[in-house]
Amino acid sequence: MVGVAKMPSMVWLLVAVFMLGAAVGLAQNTLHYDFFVKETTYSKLCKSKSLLTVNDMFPGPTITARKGDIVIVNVHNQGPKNITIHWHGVDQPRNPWYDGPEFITQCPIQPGTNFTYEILLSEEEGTIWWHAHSGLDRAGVHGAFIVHPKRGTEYPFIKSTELHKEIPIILGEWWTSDLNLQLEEYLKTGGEIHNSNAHTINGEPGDMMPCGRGHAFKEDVLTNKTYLLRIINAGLDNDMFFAVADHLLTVVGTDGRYLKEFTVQTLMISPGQTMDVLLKTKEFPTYRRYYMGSRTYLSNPRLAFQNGTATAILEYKDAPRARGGPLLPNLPNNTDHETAIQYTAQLRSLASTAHPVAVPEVINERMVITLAVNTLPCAIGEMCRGPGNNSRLAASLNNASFEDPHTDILDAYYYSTKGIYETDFPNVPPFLFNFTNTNGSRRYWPTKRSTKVKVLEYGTVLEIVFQDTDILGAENHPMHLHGFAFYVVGRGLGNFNATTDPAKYNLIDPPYQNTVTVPTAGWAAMRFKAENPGVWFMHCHFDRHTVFGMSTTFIVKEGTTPESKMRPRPASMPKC
Ligand SMILES: *[C@@H]1O[C@H](CO)[C@@H](O)[C@H](O)[C@H]1NC(C)=O
Ligand SMILES: *[C@@H]1O[C@H](CO)[C@@H](O)[C@H](O)[C@H]1NC(C)=O
Ligand SMILES: *[C@@H]1O[C@H](CO)[C@@H](O)[C@H](O)[C@H]1NC(C)=O
Ligand SMILES: *[C@@H]1O[C@H](CO)[C@@H](O)[C@H](O)[C@H]1NC(C)=O
Ligand SMILES: *[C@@H]1O[C@H](CO)[C@@H](O)[C@H](O)[C@H]1NC(C)=O
Ligand SMILES: *[C@@H]1O[C@H](CO)[C@@H](O)[C@H](O)[C@H]1NC(C)=O
Ligand SMILES: *[C@@H]1O[C@H](CO)[C@@H](O)[C@H](O)[C@H]1NC(C)=O
Ligand SMILES: *[C@@H]1O[C@H](CO)[C@@H](O)[C@H](O)[C@H]1NC(C)=O
Ligand SMILES: *[C@@H]1O[C@H](CO)[C@@H](O)[C@H](O)[C@H]1NC(C)=O
Ligand SMILES: *[C@@H]1O[C@H](CO)[C@@H](O)[C@H](O)[C@H]1NC(C)=O
Ligand SMILES: [Cu+2]
Repeated sequence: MVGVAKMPSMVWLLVAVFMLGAAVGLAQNTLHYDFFVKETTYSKLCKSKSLLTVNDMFPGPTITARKGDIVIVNVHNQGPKNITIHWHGVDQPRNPWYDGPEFITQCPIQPGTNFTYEILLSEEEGTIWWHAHSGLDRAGVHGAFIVHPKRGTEYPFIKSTELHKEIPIILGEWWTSDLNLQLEEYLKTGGEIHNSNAHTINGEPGDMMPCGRGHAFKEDVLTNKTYLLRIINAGLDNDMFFAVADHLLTVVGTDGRYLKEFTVQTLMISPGQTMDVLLKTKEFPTYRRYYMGSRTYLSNPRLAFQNGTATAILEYKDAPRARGGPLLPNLPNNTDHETAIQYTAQLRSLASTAHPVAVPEVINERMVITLAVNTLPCAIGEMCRGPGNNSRLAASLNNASFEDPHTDILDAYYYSTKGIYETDFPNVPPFLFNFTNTNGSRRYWPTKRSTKVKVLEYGTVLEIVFQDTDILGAENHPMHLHGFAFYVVGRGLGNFNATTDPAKYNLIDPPYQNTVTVPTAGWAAMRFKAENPGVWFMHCHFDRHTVFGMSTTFIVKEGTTPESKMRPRPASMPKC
């Protein structure tokens, strides 16, 4: 046995360096969590039902880590159905194996089995989240993922000693019926997946909704303090407005990255996005209680929508003279496009020395991708419930409606299995037309199912312009990319003009996001460098649209250096 005294001096030096590293925050911590996915009974909106959740919590448990940590989550499926979990906003460098989307990077975790995800944090700092990535299970299976600055470093916007508390605010939705039945119905008939029965804040619809009174989420606050709200839109299908009565919101981050701060009364957040917001409490509050509120921002006024307002309560604990309330926030009208568009236009990266940007200027490949809600044909003798009752609802990217394969694309790629996917996802729309003005013409409705992927050489700098269409109605679409964050360099209304619009790009301090809100009847342009080898899903984060097929997958090839290769395939991957 080698005694301590005999330990070679080189090893001691390494130990010393490691301990020094730990002291200044260079050490990488490994954190462990256990997630038990199971059905739990809840009573909301005067009805009780069981819902798939994690650890009996709705929303689920918060993961807290520091920048650069490794988080290990052992997911035990104790529910009745197949599931997977995605770590939304984590780039997972070289590590597609643990990204999570069902049939893209893994086969599902079957009931009675478990799977341990290894989550590698790298650049992320701020608020991200986690959610199920199978069927519509995300409705109950989601939670916050908070990434603090490394030990010894600070937030750019406040000294941590001046920050009184951080409060996760998770915007969700509640269905009084079983959403899986709707999914089954859609798969059978192609009919619409209906709206939720209420919006929720931290799991509760709040005082304005039936049987909500007395159950609202409540946060006790003190006067004259600064709170950090970590707001996540975990809802399935709605852009949301959010405000706090008589308090301003100072936005300092989004999607696990910092922003130049700006102050608003109301923010707009799309499903998949996060917003970090400072809230300064009053020195002398008039009321003891103030409502936080959230309601739908409806980008297509012709759609049916959940028109209720979810509320939660801020209660001042140290203001003896404050009386009454709660006061309701003055939320914008549901169809207030102006507020939504102006809000999103204010998102700009910090672009400081400590938090620089690296906006790609030389582009290797360009794609223009149309977003559309479409129809698929109804076979003779079938009962269909899509438009006209004789079609199925579908959705597409560049007129390709994505169909999940029966075994995962990552394994098919890794083992060179043929017949699982095709590599001809188009770089441009197959037909040019006035995308945002089809005048209701039915000739644009039909699409076709396929499993088309886009293959990229390692290190390709890609620009994607997402172009909304008004086929079956123009609408905002929150487009989310796995494996990367990207710079949103431009947004605009109408049809993208490749000659004139790039001149208006922001290449100085564009926001760095993983989910971009493509404006209704408009476009958004984003850029990223494909330096993460693997298989990465891209989809609209309205879950209805994902189910309808508004998705595709990137395969980023490996480079020649060890740092540009995928990590080895874990032996524990679930089997199909
Ligand atoms: C399942 O969980 C057990 C511990 O509960 C663990 O030892 C095992 O490695 C896990 N299996 C997988 C595939 O993650
Ligand atoms: C509020 O905080 C500021 C700065 O910390 C301090 O100067 C001020 O006196 C405080 N106000 C009250 C009423 O305590
Ligand atoms: C909200 O929608 C419900 C059901 O569609 C309707 O009965 C109600 O009048 C609407 N409320 C408002 C304020 O528009
Ligand atoms: C909101 O809508 C109502 C009814 O349509 C209208 O009277 C009101 O002026 C609108 N408010 C704003 C701020 O646009
Ligand atoms: C489709 O069928 C349903 C149920 O029979 C009916 O309520 C609805 O009006 C029909 N819609 C159209 C567009 O025909
Ligand atoms: C597309 O439609 C819009 C709205 O009607 C119209 O203003 C525009 O000129 C059309 N563009 C083209 C290229 O036809
Ligand atoms: C739009 O459609 C209407 C009828 O559906 C038709 O009368 C009108 O001419 C169309 N307009 C254009 C610009 O195609
Ligand atoms: C989309 O694909 C369908 C099926 O192949 C075809 O009928 C339709 O014309 C295409 N539409 C457009 C706009 O490309
Ligand atoms: C782009 O804008 C230029 C200048 O206004 C115009 O000449 C051109 O026709 C536009 N291109 C398209 C495709 O609309
Ligand atoms: C669950 O996943 C397995 C493996 O992919 C599959 O064979 C099975 O049919 C799935 N079960 C259901 C109910 O989808
Ligand atoms: Cu969409």
